[in-house]
Amino acid sequence: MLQQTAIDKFLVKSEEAAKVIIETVQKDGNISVFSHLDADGVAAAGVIGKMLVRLDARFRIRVMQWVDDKIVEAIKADKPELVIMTDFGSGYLDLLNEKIPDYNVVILDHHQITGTTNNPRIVQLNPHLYGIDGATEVSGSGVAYFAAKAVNAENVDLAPIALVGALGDMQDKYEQRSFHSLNEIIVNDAVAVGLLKVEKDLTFFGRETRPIHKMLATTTNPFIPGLSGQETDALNFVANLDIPLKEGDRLRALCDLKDDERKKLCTALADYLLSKGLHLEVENLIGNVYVLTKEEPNTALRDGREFAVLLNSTGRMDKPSLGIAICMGDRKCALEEANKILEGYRKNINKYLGWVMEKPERLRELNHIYVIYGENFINEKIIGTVSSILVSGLTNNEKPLLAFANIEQEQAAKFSGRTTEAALRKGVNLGDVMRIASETHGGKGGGHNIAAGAQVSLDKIEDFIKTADELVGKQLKGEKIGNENSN
Ligand SMILES: [Mn+2]
Repeated sequence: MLQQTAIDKFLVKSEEAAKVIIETVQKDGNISVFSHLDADGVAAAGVIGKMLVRLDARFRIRVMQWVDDKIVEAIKADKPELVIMTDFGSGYLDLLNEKIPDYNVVILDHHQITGTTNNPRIVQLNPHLYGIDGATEVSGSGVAYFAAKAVNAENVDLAPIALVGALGDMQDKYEQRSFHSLNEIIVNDAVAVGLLKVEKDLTFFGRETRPIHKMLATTTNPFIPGLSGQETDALNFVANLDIPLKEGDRLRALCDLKDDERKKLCTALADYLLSKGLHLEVENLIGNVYVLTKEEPNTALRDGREFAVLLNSTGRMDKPSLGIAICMGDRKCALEEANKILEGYRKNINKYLGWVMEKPERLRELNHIYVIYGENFINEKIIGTVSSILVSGLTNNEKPLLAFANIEQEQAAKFSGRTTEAALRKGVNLGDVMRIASETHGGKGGGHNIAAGAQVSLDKIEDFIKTADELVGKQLKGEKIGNENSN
């Protein structure tokens, strides 16, 4: 009942945001859109872009890593009638208040809110304002979607894109990888307009595009001893089940299997895992898969999770406009090029993972955290992905992982933090840790309880790490670290 009221309040606020957007367009005002560069941010930009095209608005979209003086300068140069920020902004209310108090700003975000504002020119739509958890119940593209839907009901056809963003932010954390709360409303919208089918299947990555044995061999979640990383063994495993590997010349993917074949594969995998003593993992293999029904089969766009990875790679590899174009409906050159970008992105990540593991001083274990010293080797836009992958493989799973890369031209280091479920249950909130530790040393930071970021100047790296280590230690003991956000 309480939750229903919260959702209602959120939806009422979405109409307020919509009103500002519509009024700006009616006055033929210029709109500057800024969005975050991960999959969710790119999807959010796509949702807003499509909405603005339909309004015949004058607008420009830019995708950035964070809100900082560069954005402030861009706004002062463009002098837009309206600024829209998607998938970031709520962590920077003080900056906006101080630097651009005379601009109309609509913030469509789901990150933790830092600071407050009484400025009537800033309209903020954020689930945290209503006690809805922005880490798991709605993403940045979801918030953008609710604003777009309030602008015009025809924008419900953008619901699948909003879910792709939520998948990018890994919000499918409920039973059998389902969605909850505001995200569940988006699922229902997408299904109702015939653009989405929710199916139960193995949730391995690559359902549409990877040959079955490759899909098995590349899975690390769960890690299957004897199959993960073992392409030949995985091939034999599938071949032994009498499941044809090919259809004509093409290697079949999981989505191509007939029901009885899929059952056979599931049973065999369950037996295999049991034989390895991994009985807990069996039920975890099956979950919701999100099929975008209007997309071509055997493309990354057909599967919500693969779509998200594609978008993420365009943002991280400095080609967010490709991802945005795809979200807005481009299916020709943009898709082909995005697939190439994804390939390059994968190579980069593998290179970084190999590099981290090569020397012990690159991944250090402190009292309460791990730290990856990416320094000048790891690209600062990819550091977050690297920490996400590595945090799942660390031995002491109560310790969050921080990774940093240097941004020489700004004389700063960018930190990206990920924590584990175990640490989260013990009270670790990385958003607070990153914010307080960075502010202590003249930087800035924040984010979600499970994933957060920070920037400090190069000469403060060690100080920052030491403080973050101490703050996590305090949280693990259940102590307050001061100035926490309420969520
Ligand atoms: Mn997000």
